[in-house]
Amino acid sequence: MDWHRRKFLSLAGLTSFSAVAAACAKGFSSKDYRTPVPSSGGAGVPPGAAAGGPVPPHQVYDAHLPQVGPESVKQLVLEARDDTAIALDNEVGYPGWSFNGTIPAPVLRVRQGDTVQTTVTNRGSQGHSIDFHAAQTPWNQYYQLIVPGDSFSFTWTANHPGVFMYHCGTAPVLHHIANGMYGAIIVDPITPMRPAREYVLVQSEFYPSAGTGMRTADMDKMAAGDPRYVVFNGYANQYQAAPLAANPGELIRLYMVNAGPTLFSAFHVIGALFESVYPSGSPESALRWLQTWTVAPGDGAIFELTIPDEGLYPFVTHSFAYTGRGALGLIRVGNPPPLNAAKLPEAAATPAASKATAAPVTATAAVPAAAQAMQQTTTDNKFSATQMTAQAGKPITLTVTNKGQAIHNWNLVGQTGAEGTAIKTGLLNPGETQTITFTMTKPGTYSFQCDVHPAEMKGTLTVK
Ligand SMILES: [Cu+2]
Repeated sequence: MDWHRRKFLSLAGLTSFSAVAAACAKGFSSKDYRTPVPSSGGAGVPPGAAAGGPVPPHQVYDAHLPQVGPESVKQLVLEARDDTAIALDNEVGYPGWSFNGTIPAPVLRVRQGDTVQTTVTNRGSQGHSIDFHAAQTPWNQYYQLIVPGDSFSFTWTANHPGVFMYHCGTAPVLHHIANGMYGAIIVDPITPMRPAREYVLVQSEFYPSAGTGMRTADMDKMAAGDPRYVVFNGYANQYQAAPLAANPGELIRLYMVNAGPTLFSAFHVIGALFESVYPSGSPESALRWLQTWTVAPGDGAIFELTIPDEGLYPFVTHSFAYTGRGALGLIRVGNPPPLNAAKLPEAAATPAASKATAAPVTATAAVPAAAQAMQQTTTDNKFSATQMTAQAGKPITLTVTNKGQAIHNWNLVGQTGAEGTAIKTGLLNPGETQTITFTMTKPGTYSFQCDVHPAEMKGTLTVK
């Protein structure tokens, strides 16, 4: 038993109790009970996902809801795995654990009153278990340790409609959830809700060690609740490049689960209000016209909103220490201009940082051979160069690459081209690059900034 494991045994006081209870409740033989739960402490790296190795490819997690079948007896077949290597962004990978090989696990959907026959098979190398928040069922019988290679079946009834978390509850639970063993289960009410554009979002935290490539679990950060990532559906900012779509005036229904393991979510959609919030998704508990709703770890909620105007509407946790760690996606209503042409409200409110007299500039579309090539890389929240220098009268081609987790841009404050267009890039998603070309005809010192983070990200362009 290494120190990580000892530390977690001491942090999760339930460990000994639940292991013994598991053994007793399931009638395990002493041999079963001694089946070792490896002490890898989750620093355990699955085969093919060595620390520092390449980040696996990522496909956007489909936020659409699965259909619910007509049959009144539903079969749920789950496989617990601890070899689910995933990407958290384009530079960082994590050796996750999962149900059925995805993080979050598949969205399950049943109807109120359904009999749910559940089979969980442990395909991993250590003990796992299952816990459905949608069920009322004895913990000491059904939510207990399933040893590697074993299968366990039980039946429960989905009596209460809502949106619920399901997860592995094996101690230390912190570790099994932080590694990815959770998903959302939706129980549709007998009386269907109004038709709506529906999406499912699972917020969760990840605690990879510092650096890029495949990482290991940072157990200290996990215990401290200081994640490197807070994300929706398992990947940082994935719905910025692939927004959730809706039409103006259409009812949008978001089924949201906060898997944690530790942080509360202050769920909010920028530019919109929730006309109804159903805590835990209970149709009997609707609250009206709310701005932000707290979703505790282990809880869920259904959010209904209708957005009248075309545009981009970010959804976030309004706990802003965490928003920039990956918890920002977009709802695209109608066919607004692409993100790079959109303008954040903050940009308009930013006072001009430069009092330099507006020099005549010329924005040109082509890149002349004699252009001055310049580079900027943005991270969170810095420019790679705060002092830039250029020659007057000679076209400048500036390439801006966003290597951060947040949206950034580059704006030469207050300066406009010949046609009155501002000299700036669009808002760049993580990983995006844009090149702009412009000419400064008059020597002087000009201020530039990121319109999203003007207080932290600014600098000067000196034209000689
Ligand atoms: Cu587990």
